[in-house]
Amino acid sequence: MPIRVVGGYLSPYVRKVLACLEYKGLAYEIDPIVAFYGDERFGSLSPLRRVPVLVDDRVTLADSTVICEYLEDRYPTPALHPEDVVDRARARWLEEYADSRMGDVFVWGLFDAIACFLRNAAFARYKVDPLRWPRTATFVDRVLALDCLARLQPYEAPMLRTPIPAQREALVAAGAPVSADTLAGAMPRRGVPRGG
Ligand SMILES: N[C@@H](CCC(=O)N[C@@H](CS)C(=O)NCC(=O)O)C(=O)O
Repeated sequence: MPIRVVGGYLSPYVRKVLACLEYKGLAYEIDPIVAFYGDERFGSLSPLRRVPVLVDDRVTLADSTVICEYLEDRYPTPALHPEDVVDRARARWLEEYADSRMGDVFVWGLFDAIACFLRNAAFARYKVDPLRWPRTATFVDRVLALDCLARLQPYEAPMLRTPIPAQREALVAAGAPVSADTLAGAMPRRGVPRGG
């Protein structure tokens, strides 16, 4: 059974998982749904009705950090994190900062690990100002140019211009590894509210 990722190319959390799979050279297929269109089966795989979800021969997981940690434990080479314990802790902090604070700002405030989120900011025509934040601008450009993220880009931009019902077909035409079946329903439904 191949690894399956449920969730579309425009989600920064899905991008994180896809970059991890690409980095580790693992074959996968994608069911590129928008979370709000997930059907009943989607709700039973992802209780909070969020993407990404990973399904493989052993487990179903519905959180990007947990998924990446699982992939790291099961397929340790090449390693995602630096070897040094302090560097590892700092990498985890950056991931947590991106997932929580940048998620609040970018997902809920602006558009819908740091470079994954700033890629979404680029869709809204935001670019890190290299005069004001030269190190961050260089870092983001360098990370987005990595093979594991650059390989995803041909599938991202077309999604911005394609209505949701036509996205699957457009991705197949673009050569994305789209799964044969889907958890997408015909109508959108409410997600599970955050906080409160
Ligand atoms: N903590 C989750 C967050 C995932 C998340 O918020 N995904 C968004 C897409 S970018 C989603 O599914 N939103 C639908 C909703 O909130 O109902 C993770 O890291 O996977």
